[in-house]
Amino acid sequence: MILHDFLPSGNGYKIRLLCACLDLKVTLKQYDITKGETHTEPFLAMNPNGKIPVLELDDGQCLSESNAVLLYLAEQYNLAEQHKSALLPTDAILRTKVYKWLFWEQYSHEPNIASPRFWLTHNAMTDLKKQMLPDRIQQGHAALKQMEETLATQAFLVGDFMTLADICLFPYTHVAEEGGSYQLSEYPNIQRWIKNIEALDWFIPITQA
Ligand SMILES: N[C@@H](CCC(=O)N[C@@H](CS)C(=O)NCC(=O)O)C(=O)O
Repeated sequence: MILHDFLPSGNGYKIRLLCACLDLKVTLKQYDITKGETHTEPFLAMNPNGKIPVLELDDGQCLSESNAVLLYLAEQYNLAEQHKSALLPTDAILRTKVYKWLFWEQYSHEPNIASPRFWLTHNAMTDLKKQMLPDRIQQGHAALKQMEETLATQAFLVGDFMTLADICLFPYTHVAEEGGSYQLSEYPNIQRWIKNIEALDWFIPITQA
């Protein structure tokens, strides 16, 4: 499989992290999204939305949308002996809780935490984005508060075992401070959760291919 990606991207890192967890080997092909490299004809043929990450399967089929790709990989490989069902539980309620965090991430977390980070770290701030920023930051704090409260009574987002929800939420949460407006020290339960994930033996940092 080939992962079409941009290393600083949390969306791409979700997939790299899951592949590390499942011990899946993927070839990384990198694009500089700041130079429009995902808007070329060949790239748009893989993902008409012009965005990484894209997972190209061995038969040439291309899958996009990071959380959909997480679900695909978990469906395909999660049942490998050493990872029995935990990442995507078979129980309908637990599985729905995983889905809940994945959908929530795209609507309530990523636009408020990942986007300001990108604007700031990639010199992409405009007057319009500056106007949007206070509202985004307020909503980002609300999102972090929800995670903080959930993690007050359990080790991981769905319960006391790690699921796809944690793999999905870890990437942009652990670099939230790079957006300039979040202090993770205000969220001690999130900090503990981050440390627990970083301590896992298969863990790889965002900078690692
Ligand atoms: N909802 C998509 C978002 C993907 C996305 O925003 N990708 C960004 C990098 S993190 C990108 O490729 N941007 C390039 C562009 O829009 O031109 C996902 O989860 O995969």
